[in-house]
Amino acid sequence: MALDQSVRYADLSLREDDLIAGGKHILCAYKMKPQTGYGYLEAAAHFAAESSTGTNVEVSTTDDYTKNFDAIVYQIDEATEEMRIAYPIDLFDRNMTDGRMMLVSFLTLTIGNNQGMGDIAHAQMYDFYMPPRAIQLFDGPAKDISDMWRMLGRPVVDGGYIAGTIIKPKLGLRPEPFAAAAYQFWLGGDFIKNDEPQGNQVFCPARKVYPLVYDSMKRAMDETGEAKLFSANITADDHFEMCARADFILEAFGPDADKVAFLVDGYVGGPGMVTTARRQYPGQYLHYHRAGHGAVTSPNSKRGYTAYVLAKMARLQGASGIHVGTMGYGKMEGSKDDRNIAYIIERDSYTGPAYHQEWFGMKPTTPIISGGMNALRLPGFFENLGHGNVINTAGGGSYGHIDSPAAGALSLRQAYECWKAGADPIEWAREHKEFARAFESFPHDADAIYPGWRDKLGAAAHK
Ligand code: CAP
Ligand code: MG
Repeated sequence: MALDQSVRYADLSLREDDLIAGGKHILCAYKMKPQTGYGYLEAAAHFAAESSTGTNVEVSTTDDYTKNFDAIVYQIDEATEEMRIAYPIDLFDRNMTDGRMMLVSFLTLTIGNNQGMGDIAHAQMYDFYMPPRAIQLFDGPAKDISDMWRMLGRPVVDGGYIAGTIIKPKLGLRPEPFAAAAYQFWLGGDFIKNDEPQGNQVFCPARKVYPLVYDSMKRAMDETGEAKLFSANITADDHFEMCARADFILEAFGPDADKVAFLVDGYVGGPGMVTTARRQYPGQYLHYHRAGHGAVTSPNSKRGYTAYVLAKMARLQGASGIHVGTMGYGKMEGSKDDRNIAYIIERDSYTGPAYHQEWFGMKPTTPIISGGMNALRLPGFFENLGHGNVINTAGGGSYGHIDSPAAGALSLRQAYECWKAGADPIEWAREHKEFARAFESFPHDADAIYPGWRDKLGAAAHK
């Protein structure tokens, strides 16, 4: 029988309001199920011990002072598998260099050993609360969507929808066709990102492709008279490799380096990689791609943390933008209620599934909408979210448009304008060619979202 540590690591008399008013604790809400044969409070207390000052047995070396840093279970409800833990803020590691907090310490304690303990069947964090002092001690974003709106010549408040794409196919293009694909989209769209695995493959060396992409950007800017943006993937295991990529890209884009965001595959790369990019290149918009997150955030996962928690952590780390999913409107897992993943990162004050969070002016992180999106799916998406102040990257939705990538880009923008005007999409399609041709380009979606569209649209959808 395991040691019952609930005397030390649980205190159900603690009130959450007092803990928040005290400002000295980070609070975490979990869904936790103990292994069969273990009491709920006993398992929760062991969970808290392992996540702070304890282990599975009493140790001779402990002293009373260590108790100041105990994580304390303050709320449980076995019926709903609810477990809430208060972590003293001083439990967490601080930078020697500048005293700041670091996300890796938050992860290694609150979602570390506790993920694999014999007495815990599973546990997943679904919300956390950062007290004001912690908000002061995380970097937060250096750049945000207002910097992009400024470059695009838009209002820096409510500057609206940024029409983007991902160079597809995901891999295999050599530099010339890669740059040509970029040029073709930029003739109609605002923003292009590397796909998350694109970097310095042997068939498309970074040293060759980025100068060509910059040439495409310049020609598209000349042709359209509009600024264009590129999000370049600098993901790498090695800090110096990442910085070498970043430095080369900034040099390659020269006088237009301000139009380059840096893309990092933040989930697989981890907090070190995100903070390296954030702190070494504070002048660049930091684009957090979350490929792989589904391993822990999928709705059928009972471990790790949710997509809501991932996005909230990314803002603390300083992501300028993070993929938040398509809320049931795209190809990835998700539902309409995933709106809260956008709201927690873009607002200064928001109440999530367990906690209310104030951000005290920390810059917002842009919701990036990507994954199976196209012009037909966007009006419903905006209606659900309630606004269009997002970056949308539609790969298939642009390069799958039957007329051209530029037409695909225009169809995305027209979809946003349609929603903003509160117009009926079929009516709107009559007056907006590229949007109408999206119906022909994605007929399965058209049938599903706009039944009877072919008759209603008539000739408008034809070439
Ligand atoms: C989308 C995408 C994005 C995923 C990421 C892809 O391409 O480039 O990486 O959307 O998912 O590789 O699938 P398409 P999320 O537009 O062609 O689907 O944004 O949910 O993290
Ligand atoms: Mg991708």
